[in-house]
Amino acid sequence: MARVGCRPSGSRWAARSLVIAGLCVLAGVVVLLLVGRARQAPVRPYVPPLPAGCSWVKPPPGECPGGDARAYQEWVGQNGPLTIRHDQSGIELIWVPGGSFAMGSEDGNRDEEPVHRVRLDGFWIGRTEVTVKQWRAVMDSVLGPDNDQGEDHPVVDVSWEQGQDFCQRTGLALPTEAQWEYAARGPEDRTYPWGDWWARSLCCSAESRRGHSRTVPVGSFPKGASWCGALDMAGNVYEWCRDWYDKDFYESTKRGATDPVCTRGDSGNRVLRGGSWFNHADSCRSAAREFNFSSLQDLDIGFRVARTR
Ligand SMILES: [Ca+2]
Repeated sequence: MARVGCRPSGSRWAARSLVIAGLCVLAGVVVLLLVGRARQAPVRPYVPPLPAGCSWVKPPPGECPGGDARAYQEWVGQNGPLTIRHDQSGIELIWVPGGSFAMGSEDGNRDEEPVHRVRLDGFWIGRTEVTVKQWRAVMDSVLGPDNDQGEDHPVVDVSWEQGQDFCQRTGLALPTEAQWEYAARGPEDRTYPWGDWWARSLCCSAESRRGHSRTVPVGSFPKGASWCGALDMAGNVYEWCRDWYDKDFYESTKRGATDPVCTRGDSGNRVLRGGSWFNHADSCRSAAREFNFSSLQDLDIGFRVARTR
């Protein structure tokens, strides 16, 4: 015997189905509107605060999108980077907005793997390597006979310890390995500071020395600037980073990390980045890792500085 009343009649079914279909359509429209608004939402302006002991090179306009890496990259292409000058040393530092990128490479050496997602807070980094003039302004004397090319060349023959000494005297710091790579590669994970292709004309390497057998004045390749405006990240001199070198460090951060820094190391080696005038294209890749004893001084090793807020 049929149980009359347990199921709605045909007309009630149809009405209920129409209501459900209408609600689905309405929900879809709302979602599309929200996604559209999110895409069109303007990036909020943000100008980072001026660190103590520094001055603006040019006061920034209030509409600078300094809190959004992709918007800032586009803004830098049109306006140049937000730049401050460290009063004691004369070093210019540029702004690097916080964000995330894929650190490491599957196309390089084993110590560049695994590729992993790294998130960083915003920070300032030297626009160029530290020069002989800037070194002299803080340390009085220059190092060794290899710093004879000119005041605007990168200072060389600097050990990691001597770079640290410079930083402690100035209130600055060596960039972490992650900060260095992020400043070179940016949110697009570029292979080289300028893009994903090798260009011998955009940095001072063994392939593009144009007759030079040593360094060139910093900033000689403005078209080789990175996404945030950093110069000479590829080539000229290798640059010390704050981290100890550990070939397996990326294994410990493979699930992702925020502001990672390697604080352990039994080998006595510190990280070097960027390649030099002595190196070829592969060593100038922004993900390439190099290392050496922290006491080593060499005529293709210098450094650049960084500063958190
Ligand atoms: Ca360099």
